[in-house]
Amino acid sequence: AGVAALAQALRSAAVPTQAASLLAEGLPNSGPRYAITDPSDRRRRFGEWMALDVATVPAVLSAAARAQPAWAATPVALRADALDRAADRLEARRAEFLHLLVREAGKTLPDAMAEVREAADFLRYYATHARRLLSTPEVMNGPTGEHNELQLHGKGVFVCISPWNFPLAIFTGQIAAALVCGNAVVAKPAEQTNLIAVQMVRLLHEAGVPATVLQCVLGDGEVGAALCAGVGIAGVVFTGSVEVAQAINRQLAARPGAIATLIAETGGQNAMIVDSSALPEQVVKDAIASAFHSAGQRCSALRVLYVQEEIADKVEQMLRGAMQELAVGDPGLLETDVGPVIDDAALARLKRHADELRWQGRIVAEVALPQACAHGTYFAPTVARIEDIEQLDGEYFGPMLHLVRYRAKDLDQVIDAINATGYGLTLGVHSRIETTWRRVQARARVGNCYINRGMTGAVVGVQPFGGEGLSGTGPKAGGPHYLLRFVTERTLTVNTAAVGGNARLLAGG
Ligand code: UN1
Repeated sequence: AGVAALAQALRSAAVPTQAASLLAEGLPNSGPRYAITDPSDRRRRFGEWMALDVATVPAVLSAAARAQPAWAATPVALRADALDRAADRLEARRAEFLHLLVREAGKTLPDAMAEVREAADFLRYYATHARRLLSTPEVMNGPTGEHNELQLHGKGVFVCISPWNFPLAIFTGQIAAALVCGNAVVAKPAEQTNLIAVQMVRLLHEAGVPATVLQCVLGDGEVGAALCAGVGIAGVVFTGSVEVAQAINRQLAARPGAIATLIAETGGQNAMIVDSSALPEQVVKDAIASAFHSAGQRCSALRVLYVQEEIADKVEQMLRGAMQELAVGDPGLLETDVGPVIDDAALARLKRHADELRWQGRIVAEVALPQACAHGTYFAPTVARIEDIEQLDGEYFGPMLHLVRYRAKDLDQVIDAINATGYGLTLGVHSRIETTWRRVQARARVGNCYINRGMTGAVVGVQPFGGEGLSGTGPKAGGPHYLLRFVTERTLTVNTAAVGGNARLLAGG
C-alpha cells in the first residue's frame, strides 16, 4: 500500500518545468534557452532552462559579497535552524523531488529515495555540527587579566559547482556547509539537472536563507569559469571530473589577491579485491550492486573487480547468471534496477569503450536491452576481461565492469597497480581472512575502504566520504572535518584589566 501510494503521489506531484537563475533583486536575468529532455526517452521534452548571460556573473558575485557580512553576523544557531527547516520541508515535499530525480536525472526510485534522504541528512548534519563547532572556544585560559577567544568566521563568498549524478544530495551538501558557516553562496548546478537545483534553492529561500545570500546561476562551463575567476571569491567547492578540478585549481592559483580555498571531490578508478576465501554469492551480489546500480554513475562505483584465480571461473559464471536478472528500463517503474545514463555524450563514450573491448574479444557478459529502451540513453550493463587496471585510460562512468584475475602471491602488486592509477576513492575487499584485508587496507591509498560488502552508499556522518590523490582534496563530506575549510580562524586576545577586569562584558556581545 505504501509503495502504491508513493507511485500515485509521484504521478500527481506538481513539478515545475521551467528553470532560470535565481539572482539578487535587480540583476538582469536573460540568456539562451535550452530544452530539458528525459534521459529515459529523449523524445520527451518536458521543460526548458535559461542560461545566465556570462556578463552578469561579476554583478552576481558583488551582490553576494555585499550580503555576506550580515549573514555572518547572524548567530550560527539561526543559520543552522534554517537548514533544519529546509530538511523538514524537503521531506514534506518528497514526491515532487522524487519525480524530478526520476525524470530529469534518470534515477531509479530506490536511488531517488536514498538521495532525498541524503540531502536531508546533509542539512541536519552540518546544522548540528556547526552549532557545536562555531560556538565552542577551543583555547585554554591565558594568564589572569587576559581573555582569549578562538573564533571561527565564514570566509566570504563560496562558489559551489555540483554534478548531475547527485543533483540533490551533493548540490545541497555543498551549499549547506558553506551557508551554515556564515558564507554567501553562488551555486552553479550541472547543466543536466537545473530543475532539481532551482527547486531546492527555492526551498532553502522559503526556509529562511536570504535570496542574496544564496543565488543560483545556470549555465555551462563558461559560466562556471567566470564564477571561479571572480576576484573576490573566498573559495570553490567542486564535485565532478578531475580535469575540471585541475583547471579550477590553475585558475585560482593564477588570480591576483588572496589564495582561495578549493574543496574538490572528483573521480575514481575503484577496485574490489576478492581472495579465494571470499563467499562467491556475496561477492557477486555486492559487485553487481556496486558496478551496475545507479547505472554505475557514482564516483564510488566499482570499475575493476580483481578475483584470485582459484575462484575466478566460479565468480565469472555466477556474475553472468546474475546479470541476466538485472532489469534495465524506465527508472520510474518500481521493478527497474538500472536506468539510463545521463546523456548522449556519456553514452557515446561508454559505447566506444565497449566496442573496442568487443573487437578484442574481451566481453564476458552483456545484458540485452529491452525494446522499451530504444529512445533513451541506455547502456547495456557489460563485463569485460582486461589484463590490468593500467589498461584503462580514465574513468568509465556507467554500468561497465572490468575483470582481472590475479595470483595470491601477487596481492601486493595488485594494490600497487591500483595505487599507481593516482586515484584513491573507494576500494572493496572480499576476504574472510582478517590479516589479508587488514594488509590490503594498510597498503592501499584510498579514502573509503569497504570490507565484505558493497562499496557505494556512504551514509552522512557514519561513513565520511572522499578520496585522496586525483580523487579529491578532502576533507570528507559528511565528516567532522568538512566544515573547517569553510571558516577562517580569528584569535582575540584582550587585556581585561584595561577595561575594568570584567571579561564577561567583552564576551557577552
Ligand atoms: C559521487 O558519486 O559523486 O558513497 C559521490 C556513495 C555516494 C557517492 C557520492 N555517497 O556512493
